[in-house]
Amino acid sequence: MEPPPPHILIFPYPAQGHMLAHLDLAHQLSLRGLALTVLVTPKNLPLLAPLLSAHPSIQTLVLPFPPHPKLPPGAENVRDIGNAGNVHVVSALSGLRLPIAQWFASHPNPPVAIFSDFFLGWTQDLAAELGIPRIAFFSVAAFLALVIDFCFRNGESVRSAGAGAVELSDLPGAPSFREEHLPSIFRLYKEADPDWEIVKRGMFGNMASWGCVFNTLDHSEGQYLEHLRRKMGHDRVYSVGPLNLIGLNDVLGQADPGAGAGPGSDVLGWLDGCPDGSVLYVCFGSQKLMAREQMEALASGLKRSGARFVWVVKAATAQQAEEGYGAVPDGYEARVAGRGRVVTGWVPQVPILRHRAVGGFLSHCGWNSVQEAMVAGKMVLAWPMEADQFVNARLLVEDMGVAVRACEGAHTVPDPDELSRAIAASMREDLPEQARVQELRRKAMEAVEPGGGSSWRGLEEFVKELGR
Ligand code: BUP
Repeated sequence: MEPPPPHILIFPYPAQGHMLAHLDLAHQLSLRGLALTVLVTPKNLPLLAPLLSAHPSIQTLVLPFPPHPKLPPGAENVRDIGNAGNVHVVSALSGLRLPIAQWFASHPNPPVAIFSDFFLGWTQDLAAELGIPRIAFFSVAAFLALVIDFCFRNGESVRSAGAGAVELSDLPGAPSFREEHLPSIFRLYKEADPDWEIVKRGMFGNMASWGCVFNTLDHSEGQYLEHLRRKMGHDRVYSVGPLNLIGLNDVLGQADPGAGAGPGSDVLGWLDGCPDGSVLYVCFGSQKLMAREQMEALASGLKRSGARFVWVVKAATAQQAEEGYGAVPDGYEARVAGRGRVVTGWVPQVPILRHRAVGGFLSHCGWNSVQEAMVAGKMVLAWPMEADQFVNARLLVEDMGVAVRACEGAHTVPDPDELSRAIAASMREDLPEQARVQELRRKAMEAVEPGGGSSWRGLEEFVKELGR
């Protein structure tokens, strides 16, 4: 009799960008015969619908979200609380340690490994207690390389790259990053915030994990992946991306997980009527809401650029709306009618980016968005704001030359004229960056090619190692 397939507990982090990619990977693991249980809290269960309908054999472990004094009651996903809540979400979720251990103890065929998001570094200790390996799931390798260096130095300022700079001195060229461009949770050490210990311990947990899987490709991040292999002292560092190219999108489409078809569902129809490459897609991810002055400057920059556009605005809570966040200027849509669309809520981003009418993408440089643009062969006009976005923008603009800059900073109010010029320039087809994007697209396609692609091999090796 054949032995049963290895049973893996998948524990995604409840933020859109983290979770959707992790579920895309679960889809690939299930296709390769692994038995999976996915852990979510009740309000995140609808996010699993595409995965579960494609793979009815996947089990779920639904555990109540542990209450936390610094989180709004009922919030279970970062998109409901914004980036600033990440450290509290991590801390709240660590309350699941005991329920998971109890579930494990009573399971007839308990998992042989925990495969959790890198924000959930505490699961390394849990896995050690259960006597099983833990694998960490990451997005971009350059960001981890940077953050790891930073945590090992305990946030003490770093090398000689200049005041407030973080330098990756072991890497060729010793790239450096401004400290203020690290995510806010990595600046907590300055305030001697007790949460800094949670962040740091989590990162050390990641470094101690059995293996790491990255939603990236060797072609763009080979040197960072090698750097991490050296730091970790083993080779179980796998690059398997871009996952959106082999994920659930192509199986089931990219519906708003949990919110129905939504107001963005007719955008594709509108794009059908636009000339090739004429539309700028504008979206800053599932977490960022701009303040009133930023919205006004962006609205004005888009209008003055003369470009067609689709601008996605995240829906504001009542309190955010009262404070002016996400407020589209009065009468704006009428003023840009026929040329611009403003959509509040969720749109099918992947099909939009792949649409022939879309010629560019003004983006916050979230890693998923960046990879989706790469696969669609669309150039990014970068406006990094938080988290890994500054590192991602640097990779794209300076290291790879496949993007141009528009603005930077979460609170920056751009000059509308400058912004409009950057937008108009980015839509030209003769830019050298545009040609490099097409080359990168080819590399991404090759990476997931069955048989020889680097990411395809990464996935195969990972599954083989897990089964040993
Ligand atoms: Br908004 C929006 N439709 O309307 P990132 C987002 N997305 O499909 P973030 C939609 O959400 P983190 C929408 O395609 C991408 O896969 C988009 O992830 C999808 O940024 C994902 O780009 C957004 O990584 O997440 O939301 O800031 O901070 O977790 O990286």
